[in-house]
Amino acid sequence: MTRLSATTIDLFPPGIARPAYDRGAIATGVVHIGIGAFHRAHQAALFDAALAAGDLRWGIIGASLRSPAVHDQMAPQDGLYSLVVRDGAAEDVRVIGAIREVQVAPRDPAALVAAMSAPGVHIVTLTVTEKGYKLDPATGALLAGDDDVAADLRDLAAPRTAPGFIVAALARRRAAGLAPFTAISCDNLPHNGSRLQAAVLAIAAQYDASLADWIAQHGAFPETMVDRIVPATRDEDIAALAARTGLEDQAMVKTEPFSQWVIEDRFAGERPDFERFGAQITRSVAPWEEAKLRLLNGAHSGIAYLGGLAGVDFVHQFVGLAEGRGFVKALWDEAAATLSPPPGLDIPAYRAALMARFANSSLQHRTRQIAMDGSQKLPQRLLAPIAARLDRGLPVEALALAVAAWMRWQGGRDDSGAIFTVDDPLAAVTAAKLAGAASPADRVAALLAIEAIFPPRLAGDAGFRATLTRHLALLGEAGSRAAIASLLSK
Ligand code: CS2
Repeated sequence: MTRLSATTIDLFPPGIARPAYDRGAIATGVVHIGIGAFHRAHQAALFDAALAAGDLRWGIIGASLRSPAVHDQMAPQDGLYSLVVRDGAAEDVRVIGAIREVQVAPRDPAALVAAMSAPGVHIVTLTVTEKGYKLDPATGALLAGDDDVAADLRDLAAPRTAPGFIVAALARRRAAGLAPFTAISCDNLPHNGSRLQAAVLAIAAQYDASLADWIAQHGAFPETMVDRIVPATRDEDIAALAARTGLEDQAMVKTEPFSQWVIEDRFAGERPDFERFGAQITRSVAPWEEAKLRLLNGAHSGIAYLGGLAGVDFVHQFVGLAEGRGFVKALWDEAAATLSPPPGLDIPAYRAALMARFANSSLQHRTRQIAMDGSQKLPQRLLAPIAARLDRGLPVEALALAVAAWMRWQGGRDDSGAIFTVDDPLAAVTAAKLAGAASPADRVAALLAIEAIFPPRLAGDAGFRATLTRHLALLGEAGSRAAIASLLSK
């Protein structure tokens, strides 16, 4: 079948929107690191809207830090891809033209540094997932023992990590007399901008204290809250789009109508008119971020482990079960009490909208996808609200059930006995801790001892430990659905 590209795009049926601007006339103003589906469905759509409105500064060079897969999907399509927005039976398709080039950083790291050092580049966005920041999830300290970090601390001629690339490019810009770019983290980390800045400064200081000072003074690392559910594209999605359009698009992404981007008002230089294209610029992102991480992502992680153990494949199926919905509401009741919502965020309305988003059956969002990298996600999603409640003497039954389900998940066996691979950068650590720990109490104690995940405040809390042990025991004896039913019956 014919592939989508600059020369074939006119074969798309007329109902599908496509770039109305002259792609040959756009400049590269953005370099994006970590060009997965989320970037293509979220930030790239905003920059595309800026281009469509006539501000031609915001073309994107995207880079993968690891695999050539996205390059291989996009290069034959001249960077074009379809953004497929699904809402129940309704589907809207728009072709995005903002991405001008895709690089594979390990193949040519110097090319990425050069792209980031170009005078016209004002913004570097990142979606490298939680683990890509190379920070200890519990403390936020740079993982100096990580091989890639160690390499970047020795030599930045060919950087390997996202913060390493930023340091190399900022050093080059400073030497050339250019202003720094604004580095915008778009990952679900608490205080993502400060964390990125800390990693960058730690690496820069290793080379040149005056470089670190210059970055601290002139650079900008705004905090952000990003939100859009973007499930991994599957072969059947590509086939369904091809059946509708007559062209094959290997780089398509599917998503929901909802999209939110809250950015702290802190920029080092030029930026698009973000507000005009739907982003919120604010002085304080933290309350937005906390609400999103604890309500949306916290529920997601609970759904991932409890659903995954029960053999529920998709998020919409989980919230389609009476006990699934009941669990999500119970978790939200606990988490919501720990929030200080910003003006403009109505928590009951937010919760109702979230439930409707989770119930969107056309997204086919897999519990397995969300279960990935739990060690990096638990602290901000579940452990922070747990600590806040324990500090106030409040119960944590539902939140702890989600953590206990994560603990059971580390055993690599679901409620039916089926075996799966735990996909997590700390999988070897959790497996080693669990080896030889037989009883629920021993397993809880073994996992609570992982300092990179559990802060001392939680690891040393006897009541929390007892609650986890009770939940883990019931999960093992009766399974995930029965454990939820027991929680809801109380
Ligand atoms: C999900 C998020 O996979 C996950 O961990 O919880 O990717 C979630 O879909 C997004 O944060 C929604 O904005």
